[in-house]
Amino acid sequence: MNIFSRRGVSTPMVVGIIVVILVIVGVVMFLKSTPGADNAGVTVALGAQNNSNESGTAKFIEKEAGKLKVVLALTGSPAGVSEPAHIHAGSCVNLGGPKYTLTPLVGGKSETMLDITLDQLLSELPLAVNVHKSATEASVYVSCGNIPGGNTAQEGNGGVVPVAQGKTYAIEITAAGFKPSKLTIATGDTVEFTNKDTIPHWPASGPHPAHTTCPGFDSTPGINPGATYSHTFTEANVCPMHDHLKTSITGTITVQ
Ligand SMILES: [Cu+2]
Repeated sequence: MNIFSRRGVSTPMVVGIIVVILVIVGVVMFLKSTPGADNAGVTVALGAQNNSNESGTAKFIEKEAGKLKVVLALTGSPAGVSEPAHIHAGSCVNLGGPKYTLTPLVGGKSETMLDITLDQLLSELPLAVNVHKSATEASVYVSCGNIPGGNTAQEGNGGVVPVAQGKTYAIEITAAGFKPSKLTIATGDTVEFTNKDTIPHWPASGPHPAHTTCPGFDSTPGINPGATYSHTFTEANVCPMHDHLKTSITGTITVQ
């Protein structure tokens, strides 16, 4: 005779109650862990900086109350290098100090859990996600994306809604110059220059030699034959461009 039957409760009944409780706990845990429970998300396009060819996305996913998961994914990252990343104040063209430290990228990937809500983060705009070349070369930025404000794609239910990423346009450089030499793009679009000549070329924003009209548009130290340089234009402007090595080669990129 055991203790349960002494109190008038049979052993099978106790086992049955325990099984029912375990099933309920299991169902609740399963529902909480279902990916569809993510209740909001934002995706930010990260554009290559300083000739890095490293671009990709930063995804902000609100997993649960007060927790924001940040997933960074870049292509073109060098293997085996740890790349520091932060959410900075300001925008990519006018970057302020770091406000939130993200897990350094390894192989172009990182995940961070921040103790804030998406709404709290967006209340601190302007902000930008910025990736640094390495711990020892943190002053060199390799990829950046502005966290968008009013037109941010968000949804109350059902997970991540990607923000439309910018298009990429190609300009070839030959001995004859830029092809095309005039291009109209939208804010957030990227232009990839490919050097099809046999000598180096150095596309950059006007005016020569300061390159300041469209800050950051400067392929320093130039593009070798066969190589490429990409720049994402984040602000509306008319950007005169030239070859810093041969200033008779000119063109215009209009960012609308
Ligand atoms: Cu120049």
